[in-house]
Amino acid sequence: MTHMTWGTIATWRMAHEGVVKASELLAQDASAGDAVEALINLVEAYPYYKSVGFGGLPNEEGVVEMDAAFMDGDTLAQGAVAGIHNVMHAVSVARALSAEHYNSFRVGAGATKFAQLQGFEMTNMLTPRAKQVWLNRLAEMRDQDLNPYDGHDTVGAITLNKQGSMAAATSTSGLFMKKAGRVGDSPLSGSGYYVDSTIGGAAATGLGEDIMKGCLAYEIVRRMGEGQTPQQACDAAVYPFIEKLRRRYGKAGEFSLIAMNHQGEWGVATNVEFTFSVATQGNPARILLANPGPDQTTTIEPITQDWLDAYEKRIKAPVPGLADPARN
Ligand code: SD4
Repeated sequence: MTHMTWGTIATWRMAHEGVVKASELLAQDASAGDAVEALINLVEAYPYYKSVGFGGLPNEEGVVEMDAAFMDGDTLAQGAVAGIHNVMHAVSVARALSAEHYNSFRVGAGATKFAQLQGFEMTNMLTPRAKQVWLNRLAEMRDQDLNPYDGHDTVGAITLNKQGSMAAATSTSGLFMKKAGRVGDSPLSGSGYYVDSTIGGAAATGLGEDIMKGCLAYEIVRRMGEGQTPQQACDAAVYPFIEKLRRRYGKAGEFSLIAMNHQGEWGVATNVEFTFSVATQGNPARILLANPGPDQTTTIEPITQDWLDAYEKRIKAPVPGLADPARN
């Protein structure tokens, strides 16, 4: 039977233009891999998103270190990079690595060298704006007792094409002010992402250290494989796990998961206000707002224009100390 439905879902409002782009590609018969890469490339290149790609915030030492992964849901091939430097599109490097049977997950200088040798676009990823935000945060941390890790947003995405093939990918500059060499969940199979075209896929955003403790992306896919809908699988994987972490570890960071199954049905779960964008055949890309609901469920509502306006203002707000404060 030919598979006719396509779909895509991705984390955060920042992914929306990418979801629109992926929708166009999927409607025209693109591969799931091409669509997910194009989706994430758009987020990576946009300088005002300060947690992914160009303009991403640096680590504690002022160096932008990025993590990314790509997975093909047909073959289960995976490629990933962690702590890669000076690469415009970390997810494209991860995708290239997914063609390798050996050496498909590379870190630090080795990952950067692979990208260079393969001719990927190399650039200084630290924009003047991101550098100033970093300098300001250093000063604030000196003056007040600030949590250095406030603020996070990884782009994670799932795509399903008309032939029923699926792909998943992530890209992030990780936690702001992370220690050099710190790696989150985003490039880790089963934690930050997982996809199997015969079942579905999932991806995560939030505090990687805690997402990893539950292998949450794999857990959601496993549950969908047992027959749960994406929403049931997200709720059942995420909310009891948050309680478990609180009970056993003493606390749980903020995180959010998205999922789509091989029929284009989707779901999300989160312990914090969370925006995402989703499109399926016949349902154009739209931004939705999720919140933890009653009894281990998720409430989902359309985004408001007020929310979008405030967001736009926030990401483009002048940065104190920057010579041209409105500069990206
Ligand atoms: C990490 N999961 O490195 C990433 C950060 C993130 O939304 O997603 N923020 O832990």
